[in-house]
Amino acid sequence: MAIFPITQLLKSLLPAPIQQNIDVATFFALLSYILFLINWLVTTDWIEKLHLFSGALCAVGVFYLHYSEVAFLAAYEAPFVVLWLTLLYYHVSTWRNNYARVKNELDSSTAVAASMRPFKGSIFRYFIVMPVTKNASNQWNPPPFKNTVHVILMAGYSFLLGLHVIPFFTPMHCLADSGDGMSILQHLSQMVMPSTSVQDPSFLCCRYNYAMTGFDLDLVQGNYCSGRVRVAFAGSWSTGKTYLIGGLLGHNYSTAQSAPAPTTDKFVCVTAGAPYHDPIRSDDYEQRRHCEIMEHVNDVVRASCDGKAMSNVLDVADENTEFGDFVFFDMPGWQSEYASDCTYRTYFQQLLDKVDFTYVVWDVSHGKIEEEFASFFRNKARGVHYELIYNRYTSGSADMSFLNQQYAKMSTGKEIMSEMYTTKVHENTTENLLIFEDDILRLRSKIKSVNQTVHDNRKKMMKENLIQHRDLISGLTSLRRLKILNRMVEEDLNLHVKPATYRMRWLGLEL
Ligand SMILES: Nc1nc2c(ncn2[C@@H]2O[C@H](COP(=O)(O)OP(=O)(O)OP(=O)(O)O)[C@@H](O)[C@H]2O)c(=O)[nH]1
Ligand SMILES: [Mg+2]
Repeated sequence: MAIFPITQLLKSLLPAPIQQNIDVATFFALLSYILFLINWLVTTDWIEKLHLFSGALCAVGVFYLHYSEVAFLAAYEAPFVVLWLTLLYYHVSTWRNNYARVKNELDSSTAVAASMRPFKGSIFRYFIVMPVTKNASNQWNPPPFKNTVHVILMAGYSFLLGLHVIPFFTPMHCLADSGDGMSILQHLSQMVMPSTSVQDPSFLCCRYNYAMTGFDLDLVQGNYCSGRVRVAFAGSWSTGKTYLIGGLLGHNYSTAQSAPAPTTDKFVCVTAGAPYHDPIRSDDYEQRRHCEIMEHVNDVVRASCDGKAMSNVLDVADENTEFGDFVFFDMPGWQSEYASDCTYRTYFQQLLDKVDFTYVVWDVSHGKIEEEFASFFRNKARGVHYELIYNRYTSGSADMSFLNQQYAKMSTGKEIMSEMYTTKVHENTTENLLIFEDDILRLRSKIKSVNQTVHDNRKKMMKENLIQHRDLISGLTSLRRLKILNRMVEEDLNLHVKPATYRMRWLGLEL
């Protein structure tokens, strides 16, 4: 795609008669190239042919194998490395021999040396070889620059070998901000006494983002693999979502309203553990970044809804410290009108896809669940991606079989109707007050334990994305990205294997 405008530009620069007969022009250009090549092959000696071959090989190694055929390169890495090393050795030794002769000659006072005198002490002495021809007055010609080809190819093969070595090192910036506040110096001290602690997820994320560079981040969710646990509260209108968030925080968040009519008309991001209790100020980037997912969702909405964005969004800070590792999303209650409204429908879908966990809140007496809303959950697993909360529950009055039947709309129908991933929150009435408080306490501890599930989920998501994109990696650093990707898939993101903590300890050496 990127090359296309360049070829267009070049074409437009050509004179009109050539533009009109581009096929004929291409034919003659190719023909003269072939004739030139044949002439070159016939007139040059074998050494020069070898140099051309070596140059072509080096270019193929860098621009073809490393750039776009990295899977093939990785499969046959050893023979390729041996080939690069052999050719590097050949060029280094030839260059050294040539230079040694030039140096000896420059130090002597022969007739050949006289022709080379201008190069004494100059940087060009590294690029010349001894002259072998004389001019008409029987003096030695100036020395030819034939050692240059070796200098170029030495640089080329060293670069190529560097591309094979660099995959063993973690990108520096991942060491610098591994999230735990460790500086490079602290990592150095870790070299001496490696810790056995579980790897910081943001270290994983940094490497994940590195491996996924260049892919559409909205699709691979690069930004969402780190940061706080994001929990959404969704459901039909007036089921008690805002009310429950208030129960969890111990108070209503700023701007929350609980009323019988649909009240939350906005998508509200509530970030706990903040130093104040208000909508987040526009210059408070520290709090703002916890809610950045809202903007990412809106980017997708803009792209899918003719540039229209969801304007009903709000970021709120809350002083509750108990949920300082969490961000809650209070969603507007789903109403059937939303199904035909692109911005609402897309925002719902995207936010539910991007958060780590969703609590679907049902008012047991309200009960019914809309078909469109249910469809957001069909590709998700209960207990893994979402759970149900039966709100305003009073024993005896709730028709569980009806509720389970409603729930069936959300699943593919294959699951067993289990109450395992269902939390009941009793109606907060005077006679139920103690039970209600107990329910809220249970819900609190349940949400806190979601943490582990979420980190496992994030690992699974990362692994899936990495595997899906493995064959699409391209670019000069693709071997490094591929190898980091493979290590993550085979080890770091494997839920059943202890993470390899010895890594990254030697200034980012990954072995
Ligand atoms: N008494 C009592 N009232 C509740 C309970 N749960 C929710 N309510 C009430 O139900 C009404 C709706 O609750 P909200 O929290 O606003 O519901 P919501 O799901 O946020 O509603 P929308 O944002 O409009 O979709 C409010 O008047 C709450 O006070 C409960 O357990 N006990
Ligand atoms: Mg609400």
